[in-house]
Amino acid sequence: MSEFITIQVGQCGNQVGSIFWPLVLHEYGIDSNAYLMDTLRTQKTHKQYSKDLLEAFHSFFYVPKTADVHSFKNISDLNSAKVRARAVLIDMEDSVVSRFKEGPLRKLFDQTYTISNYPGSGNNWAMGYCTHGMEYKERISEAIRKTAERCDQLHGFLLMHSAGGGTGSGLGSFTLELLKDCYSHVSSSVSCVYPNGTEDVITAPYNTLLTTNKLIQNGSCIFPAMNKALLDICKTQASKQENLYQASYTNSCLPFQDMNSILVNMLLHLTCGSRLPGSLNVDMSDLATNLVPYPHLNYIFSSVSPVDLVSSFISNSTNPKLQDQLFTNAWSRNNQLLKIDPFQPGSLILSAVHLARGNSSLSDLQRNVVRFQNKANFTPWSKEAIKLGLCSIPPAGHSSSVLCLLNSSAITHMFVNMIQNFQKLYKRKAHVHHYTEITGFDESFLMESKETVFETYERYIEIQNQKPVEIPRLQLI
Ligand SMILES: Nc1nc2c(ncn2[C@@H]2O[C@H](COP(=O)(O)OP(=O)(O)OP(=O)(O)O)[C@@H](O)[C@H]2O)c(=O)[nH]1
Ligand SMILES: [Mg+2]
Repeated sequence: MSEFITIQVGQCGNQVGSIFWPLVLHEYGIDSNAYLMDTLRTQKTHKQYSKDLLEAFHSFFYVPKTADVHSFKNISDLNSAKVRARAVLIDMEDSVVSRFKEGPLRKLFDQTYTISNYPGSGNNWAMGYCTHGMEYKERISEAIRKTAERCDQLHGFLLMHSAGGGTGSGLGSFTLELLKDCYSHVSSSVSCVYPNGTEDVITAPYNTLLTTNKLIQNGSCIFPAMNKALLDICKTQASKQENLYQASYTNSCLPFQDMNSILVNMLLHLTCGSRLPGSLNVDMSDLATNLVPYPHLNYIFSSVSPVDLVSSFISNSTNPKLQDQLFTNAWSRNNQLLKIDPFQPGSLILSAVHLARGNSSLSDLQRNVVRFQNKANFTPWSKEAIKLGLCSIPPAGHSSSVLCLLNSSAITHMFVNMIQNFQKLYKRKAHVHHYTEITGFDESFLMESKETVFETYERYIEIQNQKPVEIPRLQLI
């Protein structure tokens, strides 16, 4: 049984978490959140699978040995059995994490593993990494250690945070470094939300660059999502469904709840191979081995089809044409969590994973791998080696879905933009004093971060420019 520890850092990380946990429970047939259940109102739950599913309950939850998972039907059953989410919640302001102290799920979260403060890190990576990192090192290590001690087979950490603010970016980077130091044998996957470009945080270019440096250096696999991409997906879905929420998409306030549910849909799919039964299992810990061909080339494109919880796509069919459409949609630029096309001209696919859930069969996967091989450009080594997974339990509300994970050299566009945004601010040294006045922060961190991101960019370009080696045929004399 694979077990995971989820670590939510900062406002964004915890808000994503507040969607993640009700949906995880929903997958196990246990409903808890009125907003989500309203969103899923037209959808069937998984009651019919709940017996198989509950076997996998341990992946995300600690269940005392005396409890019987098969008896879990609702939140009160979990509370009476003293079930706890394998989660550590961190934020340097307490308004978001305190929501986990209220509501129906409150007893799932052990308060000793919730670390908060006031008033936050002021959108300053240095404050999160240096000040709060030093101050909270012991408490964070302790919370992770105690959560890890409750695991029989700890397979991985799943970190959720944003790159644009101060706590998620700085303290999130710090926590990832802690994990690398103390649990080097355990994989660390990171779901990191990148800002839009039209920023709500002026110092985001610094925070983003400093965070990316640490994620490249210390993460096993990084699954970046851009808020612009999440927002565009929400808008498209809303326009298809004449959704009531559409009105709120037109004002300047981002609909985080809907955007986060797109992200969580991807995370549930990402972890399904580790949690749920299937004929071709892809464990989270297999992902880095398959997706990261060289050290530090660990930024992965992700896309899911159907893209959200209330998609109008009819996936309740084993019809090969509808199955193929699922794959086509998963490769579409519109379903990507980054505003970058991983197949754009000139780019190469270094590695690919396709994970199907539900009704898809092995032949659906094999047929679509051939289509994928004809569609994309690959490195000389990656075309034949495409990792496949089949999980028999579909996501809530659909009977099939596909997750496509790609390591594509098109990620260089993200790195170039990041460096350009940084240069715009840094050439006038705007806002730099907020960082340099923090004890432990040195201005050279900014230059080091730029170098790491640039080196990663160069490494991809080098791979892109490699010519296939022609090996002459042996000639018999
Ligand atoms: N998708 C998404 N993005 C968010 C959410 N909350 C904040 N953001 C984005 O995250 C960035 C700001 O980071 P936050 O997570 O709010 O900051 P923090 O980690 O709490 O750090 P400080 O508040 O500076 O201490 C901005 O780009 C926001 O647009 C959320 O719930 N979902
Ligand atoms: Mg905050």
